[in-house]
Amino acid sequence: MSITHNFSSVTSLNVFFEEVRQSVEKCLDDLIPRSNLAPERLHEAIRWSAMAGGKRIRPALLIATGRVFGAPPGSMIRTAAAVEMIHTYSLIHDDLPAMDDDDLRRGRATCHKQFDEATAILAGDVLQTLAFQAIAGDENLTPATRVRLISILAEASGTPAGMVAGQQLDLDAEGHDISGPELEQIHRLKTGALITAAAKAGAVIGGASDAELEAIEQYAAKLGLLFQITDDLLDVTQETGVLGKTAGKDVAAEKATYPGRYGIEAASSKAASVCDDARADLLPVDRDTQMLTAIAEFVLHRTR
Ligand code: GRG
Repeated sequence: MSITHNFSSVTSLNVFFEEVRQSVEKCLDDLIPRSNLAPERLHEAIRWSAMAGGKRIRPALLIATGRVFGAPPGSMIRTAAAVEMIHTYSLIHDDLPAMDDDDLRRGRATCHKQFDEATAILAGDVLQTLAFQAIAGDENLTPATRVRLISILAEASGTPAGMVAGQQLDLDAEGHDISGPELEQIHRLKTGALITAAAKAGAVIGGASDAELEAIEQYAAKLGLLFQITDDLLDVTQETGVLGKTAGKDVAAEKATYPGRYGIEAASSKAASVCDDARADLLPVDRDTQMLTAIAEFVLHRTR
């Protein structure tokens, strides 16, 4: 299914999310090798994690941002799927015994539990390379745009300014009393970098100006921080069954979190003010940014 209509005719964010979900899952299904192709176990494991649901918020953000700048839907879908593949790889690796050692993800057994550790490591590895391959082979984009998108995604995924760097800092902080700025830096890298890359990629595909790109980056960095604060809050306030992953893990693992450091009330206030800041960052963009504002509100109030 392709997303064909304009935002202006979309009355509900949920309708938009559902459309993104369907088109991204169709694209993932096309890009990931079939499970009856050798090595079958590896392909089954990739599909187990990638096709397990998930909110698909990063693809939605990418497509919503691209729409702000008039990007045609067909030019965004592979990059949106690529971001989701990087995200899924990070979840598979994060759940491994050497990291968070989790049994439940997206409402089902984690990849290493369902298969085995080695297969889960390889499934994550392959999702990462498939992501870059998906963009490299996207004939709806010019070669220059493909290279730019690959570079944005690589920088956001790796180190020193990306997700893997954030993961390392997070692991290093376990059991330590870190400062507020250190906590924010972990969140900005571990969670914010990929979310920012998603929005930036949409803006680049839509041909945003440098000034617009700067504003979108500011907005998305706040959105990423907001996403992690609400994730921290949900970990202590929501049930495992609703989250589809083990609740209460952060406390058990002595993770550095906002509620852990400031308490639930102060963390909730911080989330609301970061959401306001994200909305304000959109003011210099002289386009219809309603959907991006709605996404920030959605992240603030999300329940899973
Ligand atoms: C192992 C390289 C590597 C990185 C790990 C993603 C991550 C970095 C760690 C997972 C733990 C965690 C709480 C990360 C923060 C990002 C986050 C909130 C991930 C969960 O994203 P959702 O809620 O998940 O979008 P779904 O399943 O809905 O896609």
